[in-house]
Amino acid sequence: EFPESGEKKEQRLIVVSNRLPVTISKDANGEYHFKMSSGGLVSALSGCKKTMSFTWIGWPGKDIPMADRETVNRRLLEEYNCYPVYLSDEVADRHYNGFSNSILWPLFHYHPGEMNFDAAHWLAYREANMRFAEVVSNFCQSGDMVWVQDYHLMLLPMLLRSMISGESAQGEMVRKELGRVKEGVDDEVVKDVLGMQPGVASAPGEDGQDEGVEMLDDVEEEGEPLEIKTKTPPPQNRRPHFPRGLSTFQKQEMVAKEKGKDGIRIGFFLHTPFPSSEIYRVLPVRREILLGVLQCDLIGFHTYDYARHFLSSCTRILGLQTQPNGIEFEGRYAQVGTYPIGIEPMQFVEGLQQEKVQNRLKALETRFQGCKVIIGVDRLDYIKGIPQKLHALEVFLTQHPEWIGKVVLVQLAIPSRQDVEEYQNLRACVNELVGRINGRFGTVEFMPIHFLHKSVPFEELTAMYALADACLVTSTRDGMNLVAYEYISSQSKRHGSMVLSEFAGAAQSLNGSILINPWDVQSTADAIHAALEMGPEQRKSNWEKLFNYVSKYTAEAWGTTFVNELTRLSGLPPAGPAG
Ligand code: GDG
Repeated sequence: EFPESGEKKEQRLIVVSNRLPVTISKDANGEYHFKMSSGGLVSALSGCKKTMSFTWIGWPGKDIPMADRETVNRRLLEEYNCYPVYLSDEVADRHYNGFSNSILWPLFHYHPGEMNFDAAHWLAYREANMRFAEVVSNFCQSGDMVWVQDYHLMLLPMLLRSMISGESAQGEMVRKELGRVKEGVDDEVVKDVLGMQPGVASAPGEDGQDEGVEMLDDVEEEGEPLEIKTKTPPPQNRRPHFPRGLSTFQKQEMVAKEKGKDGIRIGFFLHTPFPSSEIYRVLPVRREILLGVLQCDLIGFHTYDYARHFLSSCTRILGLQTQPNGIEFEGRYAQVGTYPIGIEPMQFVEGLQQEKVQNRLKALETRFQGCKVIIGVDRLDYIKGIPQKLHALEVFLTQHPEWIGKVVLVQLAIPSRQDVEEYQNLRACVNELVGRINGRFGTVEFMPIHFLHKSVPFEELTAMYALADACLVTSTRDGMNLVAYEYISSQSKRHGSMVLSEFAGAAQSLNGSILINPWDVQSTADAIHAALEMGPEQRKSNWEKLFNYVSKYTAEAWGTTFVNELTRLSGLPPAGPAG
């Protein structure tokens, strides 16, 4: 039984992301507690809530015992308008830490060396995406809009489309995947992850899965011998008889209409970069991931470059012809566009007025009197270029000893993905660097780096942003980077300098920043120097440009622009050369 989404307007919006924005914990008395969590996506979508109401579907972060689910589900829906997708701990771990964060994340950020491809992670990724598709397809009604977020759910558009229409558009992927299972993935792993016997595909409708997930019909239809035996023979003639000449899209809509699920629009937004096809093609399941999102009506990226890379990957890997604004696939037109995300700057402007924040700011100003402050706020992630930042600071202090004792770097490094080995290695490396630099330039009274490996409350973050004379973002790749936006929004008085990596999506929009190549340690050290020595007039004029942009391209503008575009689309190819 799925309740109404709480949406009063005619059209309902369902946002789907890997994690629900709520953290659930259970105390010693067995009582459940819920807490809103922080992060890029949470920040951006909270901005959209001002104008749109939506139900948010996602993984709640842990498996909840069956007996408690009813209570937990009810509270999530009533108090947060959220609906959970439960995953077993093993599937969740392989999907999140495994495929998403050890394969897609490094590859999309140009770190193929850190990519640990493992077929069992891929199976779990598909399994998790299927669980999501089941929940979302049950939830959906005719005319709904489903907005899928980010790289954890790139198969969801395809699986969802096939479930709501009963028409399978993924024969190729499944054929290949079953082939892969047969090719010798560890039998026990197959059994564990997919809950099926190795080499035996489960039959449609078995184990509660929607029949649309099963692609055996397609495999046969395309005339390839089916070597994998099903436990039970597939039901005959499940599909209606279609008039000749219909496109896959039209067939899908016909079946969906019978199910009361037609006209459902699916959008996808990628929060990370989409890499050049030369990097993307390293991915062993490169075809499947592209096919996964091509069943969308709208596919969005932060920058024009990411959109272009996606389209050229479709051409090079799938051999598809693309248009500058999209791609026709199986009779449906997937529009591809650029939707740069933003923040709600007023949260910071107003947050700064709070008495608690003002008091904290005064205390920090007293503490750092006579000393300039540089702020860094990053998840402790290898894409954020924290070692590069520390190296540049070291070079700067070496070349400008007059600044020793007169400038500090306050680096917040928010703990992140600590179960993944690369993140543990990074932590050790950063700890070592901080220790070395502090040991070298520090005195009993003074330490050049204040390193905090923890997350801090919003009030503390705002006070630190306001305190800092400069903000240093040195990401080696970053989809956008909202920290830069937040710093700018907190600088109406000081007009601090923004030093920003040209490899962050934000560099395309934040005109008025000092752009750096973080791999070029000397230039980054020079930029630190320039930022600290910049005169007040230049800082003011830079800040005005920056704040103007940040105020215009907000999270709310991002969300409404994307959703309005999705509302407008029919899924049909445009008239003219494309159609
Ligand atoms: C991904 C992409 C893209 C962080 N620590 C604390 C805290 N935060 C908040 C910040 C900011 C957010 O987390 C971080 O956002 P970023 O955009 O900088 O980075 P990712 O988390 O990597 O986000 C990124 C983003 O998605 C959106 O599309 O821009 O490129 O990688 O809002 O304020 N908030 C609080 N305490 C902390 O300790 N309160």
